Amino acid sequence: MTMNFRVKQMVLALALAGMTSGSVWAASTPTTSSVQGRVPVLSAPSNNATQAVDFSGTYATPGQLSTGDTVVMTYDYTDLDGDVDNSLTTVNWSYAPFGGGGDVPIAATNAPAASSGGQGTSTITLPIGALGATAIKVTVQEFSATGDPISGSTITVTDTSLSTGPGGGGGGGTGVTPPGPVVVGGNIAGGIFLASASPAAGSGAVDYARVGTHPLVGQTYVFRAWNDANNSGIWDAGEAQVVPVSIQWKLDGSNATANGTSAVATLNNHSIAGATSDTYTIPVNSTSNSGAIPGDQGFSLKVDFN
Ligand SMILES: [Ca+2]
Ligand SMILES: [Ca+2]
Repeated sequence: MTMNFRVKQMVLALALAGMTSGSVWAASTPTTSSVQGRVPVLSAPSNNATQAVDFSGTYATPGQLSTGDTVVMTYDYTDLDGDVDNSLTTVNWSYAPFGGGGDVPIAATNAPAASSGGQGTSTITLPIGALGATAIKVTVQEFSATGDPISGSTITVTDTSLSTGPGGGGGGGTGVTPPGPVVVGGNIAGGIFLASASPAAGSGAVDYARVGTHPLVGQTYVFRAWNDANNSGIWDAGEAQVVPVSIQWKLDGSNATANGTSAVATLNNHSIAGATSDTYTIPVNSTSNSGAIPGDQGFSLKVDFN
């Protein structure tokens, strides 16, 4: 009995010795190349297309891009190894300015995907400088914070309003923005001033479009637009002038206050031929574009701009 117990002790001791002697190998293979993982992948939530993104936004004018609109790029992030999303460190939004010249960057607010399977977003507000731009552009590269390979393809969107486009210029998903050109949004105000008042930011010049003061035949008026940062409808100090892409002076309403012995005429946003600069001198009756005998008298003036 005692003998048998001793044998069992011996066997146990040998077994323990065998378990702890693993670090002593007789030989080993050469090492492999470094372990690699899988590339990070961005895909469009709308249709699961890979190397693709979707766009959405809030649009002041339905069906059009306007200054002040918010545009959001969204993607699904996948990394099968567990490397986290770092794609938005490569994001680059821009627009081609209306007047020509190089692309102008647009600052973004970025929120990377929390983990593989999550969604990342990059959000911009269309700046006033984008007025008239035909398209909003963005590039982003599939990129992870760690791993090998650490990056994949660069997704190049040359027009956020396209799903696919010439040269693959769209986002690849079915979520797109309205098309350009970018029009005037609610953050831009326009007014009509006496030219001789030399209107400027904070000048306090009378805005005939907002004050009940009658414009006069023979006087010269100017249209001015500005970034109405505080949404007051007043060209306050510090609010930058904006130069619209297009301007059209108009006559509107009835001339009943001036028709006298002539028939009352009514105009509905009548575009004054040739009045497409920022300056308009109210003509005498004979050279008025109104078609009414008392000329511009009695009608209201307004300016459409974009
Ligand atoms: Ca990876
Ligand atoms: Ca203002």
